[in-house]
Amino acid sequence: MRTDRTFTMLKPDAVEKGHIGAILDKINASGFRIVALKLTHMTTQDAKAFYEVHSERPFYGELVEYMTRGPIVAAILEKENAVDDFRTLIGATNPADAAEGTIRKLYAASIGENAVHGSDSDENAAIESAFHFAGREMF
Ligand code: RTP
Ligand code: MG
Repeated sequence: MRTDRTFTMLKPDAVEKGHIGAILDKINASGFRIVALKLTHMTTQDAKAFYEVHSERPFYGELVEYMTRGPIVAAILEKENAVDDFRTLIGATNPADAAEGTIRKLYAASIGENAVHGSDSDENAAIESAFHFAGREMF
């Protein structure tokens, strides 16, 4: 059996609304082990680099503004099939399309402010984890 890792951020809207505890509880209850965890505030440079893949999209500027307007919670999560299972747990990008019981259905306001990030591949999970955490911060 393979044990995989994914990377997540509880975005500024989730932190502002006081949902850190509830979301981490749901993540734990869904079988993910927290391997790394911190409250941090992305700079504009950080957010631009993290979402570089979307730099040509019309929402890029808004996305960078949103992701830098307050602190986020960054975490690395471990579970068999972590990337896909976590994307299932968070639900569709637009909370209006997200399945009942998913984190975005429960806590997200809109497609732009959607409470939580989940890596979309094992490769990106590793890149995004290294973006936010030093090796000594992963357990
Ligand atoms: P994420 O990367 O944050 O886990 O989200 P995702 O894969 O479900 O969606 P993605 O296409 O990667 O988009 C990244 C984030 O950009 C914002 N967004 N806004 N206004 C819009 O139409 C729009 N579309 C995307 C969201 O915050 C989305 O999570
Ligand atoms: Mg994405």
